[in-house]
Amino acid sequence: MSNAVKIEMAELRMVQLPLLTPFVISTGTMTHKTFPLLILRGDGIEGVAEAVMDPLPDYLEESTAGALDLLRGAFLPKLIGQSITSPADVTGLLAPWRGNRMAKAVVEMAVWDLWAKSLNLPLCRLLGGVRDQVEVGVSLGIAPLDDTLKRIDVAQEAGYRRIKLKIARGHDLGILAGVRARFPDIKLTVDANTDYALSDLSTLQKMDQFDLDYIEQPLAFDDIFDHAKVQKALRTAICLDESIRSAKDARVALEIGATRVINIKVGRVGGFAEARAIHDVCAAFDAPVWCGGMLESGVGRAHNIHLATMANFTKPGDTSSASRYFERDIIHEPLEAVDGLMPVPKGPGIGVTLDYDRLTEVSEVIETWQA
Ligand code: OSB
Ligand code: MG
Repeated sequence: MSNAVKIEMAELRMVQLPLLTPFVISTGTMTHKTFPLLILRGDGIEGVAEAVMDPLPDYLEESTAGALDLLRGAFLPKLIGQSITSPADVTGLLAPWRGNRMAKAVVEMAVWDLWAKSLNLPLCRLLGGVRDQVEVGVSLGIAPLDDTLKRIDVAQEAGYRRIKLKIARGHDLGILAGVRARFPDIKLTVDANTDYALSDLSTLQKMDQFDLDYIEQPLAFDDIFDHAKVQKALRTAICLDESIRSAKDARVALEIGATRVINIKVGRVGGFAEARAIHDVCAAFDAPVWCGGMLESGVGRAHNIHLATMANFTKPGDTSSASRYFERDIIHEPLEAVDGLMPVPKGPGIGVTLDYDRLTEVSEVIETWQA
């Protein structure tokens, strides 16, 4: 695997796709998925990736405006013209700059796709993946109980492997009681997206009665320490999402008992190298991981599916069928789960191809580079 691929061209776009259903979580409501899309070209092939930050910094600190600034002003000028022998080269190129893991991830992920295509291998093969389909569940936004029950019915009918409910203070125990009354046996989890504080410990403890597989990110986005206090007071496992940006974060969180499960999002942690390092740390602690999502288009969705083929992704992920999110995606291939199993797209790289007719309708070119 000692070939090199030269980054000859780059195209940075902003895409805006309407969501079929507004997505409501504790921090706000999303009606559109708006994201930077990076296309790299070299040796007649194309590598693509999408970035996962929101327009405003309401999930983590990064914003699309900040990311575009860095990509245009620093990251891409450094990348263009480079001959890449492995995606690890990119990690080195971006190492001088702190944080901004989502902006770094889009570059690293596009290079992985390009590199895998240059070797004519599916990305999952290069990651050491062990399966050709991945177990998936659904993440359901905050909604009244009757709507939530209907959505669970639809998901159950489709065969999804677990239901994750978004919760918030005041929209928690009542919803859980109503859902458990109708669905006593389904695999159920909740995601608070940071809405609780240590002073809410008694509410969190009451969730023990609902036989949840885990409670995702109850406390602040930048907290690890206090999650350990919550974990010690609960029978239910804590799962960290926002708090885990790196393998070091994962190691610290597992060492102090702040979490028993980790949600890995390759776009949150800086790319596949860090995602793999987190996966390996968790395996060493016997902690399972699962692949989260950020309502990605088919491009990010395909990256996520390849990631989830790795051995320690033993809990169902959030990478459900693209048709649940969008009327028309920006790729040609349908990414549809069958009976809760999402097939890994075949073909080199991430295994999906951009639908430029659609892309033209829903995006604008921000800047292009030529070596
Ligand atoms: O916390 O996992 C999260 C979506 C946007 C921001 C944060 C989160 C989510 C999801 C959606 O849960 C998962 C998906 O269906 O892609
Ligand atoms: Mg989450």
